[in-house]
Amino acid sequence: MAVRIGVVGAGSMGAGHARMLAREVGGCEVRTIVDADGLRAAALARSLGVALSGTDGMAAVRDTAVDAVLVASPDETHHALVMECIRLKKPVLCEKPLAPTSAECREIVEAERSGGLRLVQVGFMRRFDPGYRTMKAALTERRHGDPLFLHSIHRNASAPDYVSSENTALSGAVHDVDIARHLLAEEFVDVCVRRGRATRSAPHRVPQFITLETAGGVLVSIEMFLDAQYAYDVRAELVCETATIALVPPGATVLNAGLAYAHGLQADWNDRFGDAYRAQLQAWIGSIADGTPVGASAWDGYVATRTAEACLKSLVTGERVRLVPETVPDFYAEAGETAPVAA
Ligand code: ISE
Repeated sequence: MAVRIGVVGAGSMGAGHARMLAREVGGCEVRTIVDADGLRAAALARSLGVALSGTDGMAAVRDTAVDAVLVASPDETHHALVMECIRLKKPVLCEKPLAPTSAECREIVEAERSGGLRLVQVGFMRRFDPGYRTMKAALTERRHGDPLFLHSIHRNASAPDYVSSENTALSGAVHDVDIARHLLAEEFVDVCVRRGRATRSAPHRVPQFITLETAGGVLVSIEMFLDAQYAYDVRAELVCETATIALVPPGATVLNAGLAYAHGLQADWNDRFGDAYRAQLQAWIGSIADGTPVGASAWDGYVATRTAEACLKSLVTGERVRLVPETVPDFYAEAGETAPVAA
């Protein structure tokens, strides 16, 4: 029987997920779409042939005809919605961040653990991107020796005004933090954030350079540049003892014209990571059917938010911040094929 999904949030992320769930992902149907902006929810529902829409996220979670919930509403609503899903034993795929504070994430973790069921997946879609998966396989098999460095570049063409220097880590760098933990299967012990120079197009926020060190001594660099203008551009290069592996720009073709060899770039993450989002959703539906968790867990969401808080502290103080790694609870150790493996 198809899994009946309630989609909470009809902004760009929610709409993208709803479209894929309604048209491209097998084994599910979208039962309702809700958004604080009821007209936006209704228009999206109509365009996808979804009969129900509304404005109340909690009502969608509690709808007895909703089996599982996709949360893509504003960050500050995530905690309450996810907690209610856990109370009702409904699987939930929550967009990042799991919650804006590590205290809220911790509450989610504790609620899920005491309920005894793995219900929460966090939308760290890079774990499903083919390029990162190739890196993960190479690392797991130690094909090129041990990892030494991971360079991560995260550039957005532009960002909304409400994204500030202070929440750049929570709203964006959590992706880089999560994929680094996932690839390296190690925890961070230290973070340092340097402020770059503000640009003319966004004088109110600064690009940032984040460095992290893992318990095993791997160094991770993250360039966060939200106002790069030219495209959405995510790059990564993993440096191992005998080789490096880098992501290539996605796209099926290269254009040779006007004395240039041109590889297309994408305008935003929906285009760049379209395949990853699709794979993530399909894996989520599959995991609901067979009960095996996949993707990032509530624990991973907690660690990402906790690391973002440390980034903020370093940004504000200008100092290195030590992170004391916590042991992953056994409850979260077991996971599907895209989960971290022991080093
Ligand atoms: C944005 O906030 C997201 O949610 C996307 O997943 C991410 O790829 C993007 O860079 C962020 O700015």
